[in-house]
Amino acid sequence: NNKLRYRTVYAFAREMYPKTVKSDISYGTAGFRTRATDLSYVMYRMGLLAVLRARYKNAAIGVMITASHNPEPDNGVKLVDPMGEMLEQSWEKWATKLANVTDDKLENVMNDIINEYKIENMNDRPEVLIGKDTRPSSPSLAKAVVDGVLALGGKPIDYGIVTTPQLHYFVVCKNTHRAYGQPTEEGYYKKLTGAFKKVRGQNFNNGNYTNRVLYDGANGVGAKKVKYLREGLEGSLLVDMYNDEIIGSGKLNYLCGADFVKSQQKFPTGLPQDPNLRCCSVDGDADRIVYYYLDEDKKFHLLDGDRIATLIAGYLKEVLEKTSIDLNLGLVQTAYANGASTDYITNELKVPVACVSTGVKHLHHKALEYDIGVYFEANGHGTVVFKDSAKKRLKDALQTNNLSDEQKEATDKLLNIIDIINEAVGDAISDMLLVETILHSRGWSIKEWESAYADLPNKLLKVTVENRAVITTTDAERKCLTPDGLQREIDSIVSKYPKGRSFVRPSGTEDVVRVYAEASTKQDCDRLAAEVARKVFELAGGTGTPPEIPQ
Ligand code: G16
Repeated sequence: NNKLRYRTVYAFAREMYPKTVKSDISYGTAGFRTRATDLSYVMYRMGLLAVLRARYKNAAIGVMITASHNPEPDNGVKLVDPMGEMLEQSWEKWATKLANVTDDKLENVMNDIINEYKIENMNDRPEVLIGKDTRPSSPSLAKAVVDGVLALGGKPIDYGIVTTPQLHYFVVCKNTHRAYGQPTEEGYYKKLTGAFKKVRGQNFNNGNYTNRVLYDGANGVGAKKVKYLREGLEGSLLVDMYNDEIIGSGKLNYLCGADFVKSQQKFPTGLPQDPNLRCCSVDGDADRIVYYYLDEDKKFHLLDGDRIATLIAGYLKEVLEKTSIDLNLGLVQTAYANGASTDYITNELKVPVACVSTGVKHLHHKALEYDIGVYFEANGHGTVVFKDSAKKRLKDALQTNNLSDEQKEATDKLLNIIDIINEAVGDAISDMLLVETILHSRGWSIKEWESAYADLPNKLLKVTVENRAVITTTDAERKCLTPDGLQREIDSIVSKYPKGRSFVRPSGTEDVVRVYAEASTKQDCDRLAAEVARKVFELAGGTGTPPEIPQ
């Protein structure tokens, strides 16, 4: 019987979803990402893999179809593990193998996986939760995933258009048998807004904080979803929506959204340019958020993931101290974190800080080592995770009658704050509610938030090279190993600039090499970035026009 069923799996693969692309693709920072037209067979195969993973873990698995910050013609797919984490790294290589094998060898790789993991429950019918963003290519790619899941006898549950973090949340809800919340969109909004309103109380404004935020939805799913969120907020937070043209407008992430604002360090299109308004932008699948404002002189001020992380860590530390419960708090960053933020965390907040490679999977994993782990990439991707034991201690403490009023209030507040947070993965909507909660509680305007420390001028550049895999890195991507001599050149360039720091790494989501630089002045920083980019171009097989070095 099984044999018969498998035969249809592979016949279907050959007939309906043949491998049309010769070049290999690899499971990168956030799954597979490339032109949408090249992805049908990859999707079908990921449907198959999701069923194997679900059978192996005896749990529901998620599949998200999105290319997030990439341009609209791209698409992608990432698998979500049972507790909302990104697919375990040891399976990434299987995902890559399965995606690249020719149609006639597909069966062999499937059998290799079944044997490697001794998957015996091949008749089980596990659930595979599927979500997609607003790209015009997403529906047909989602169908390919569904077909893969069905072919192997899994049970696809299609959530339609949802944000990436919503899908992660649904997976966790399913696998905790709803202890984490209801696995529905309504359940998601209810949980977050319910906790938000509780902490906010009846006074929607406080001190210099006003409860209006301008929200750039990047013309994507993040815009679509905030409309529902607003209803749940019942006026406690006024979210003014901009850039909410969705499906097929061609404007997804175009001159707007978190990636544009962060990497271009520019005010997005479509928002009113009035001074001192608190604005935020999310990205194409709403798992990243950055804040910003224009001052009286129309100067742009960015409050990125580092700022959000420090705001959260500083606040949680204070509330935690008030509870008198001894839990450790740590913060996780990547090499992109601004040096000034790391100094502030270490010297002012006195919170331990760790640095890991790019990619939420690395940050999330590291953050789980702390009782309370705050993690953020500078690009605005992050959240807070709490150990179960930490949550239990907070809950247990509330049950005892030994707490002072202040301790009780702080413990209760912390427990409510946990419910505002989507611990499954970085979530723009949940992060926005958390930032707004903290600013409200402190009575801060966006300027007061910014005054904690001064960012070092920094710059991100992209260099196109023939094969970005020639660049390999070590030390949480802060040093490169190959091509030979590149790191030596970078060190010597950096040494010319006060407070200079720069590193290069191949992107895991786009076909480019990324160059990051920071220095004490903007002029130095721009020059440093350009000099390093030029070296990458020279030593790593650059294509197109060589980067220009400003005079
Ligand atoms: C994804 C990852 C992020 C990463 C970003 C850029 O974000 O989830 O962790 O920072 O790509 O990665 P890279 O520099 O390797 O291209 P998103 O929002 O596009 O899913």
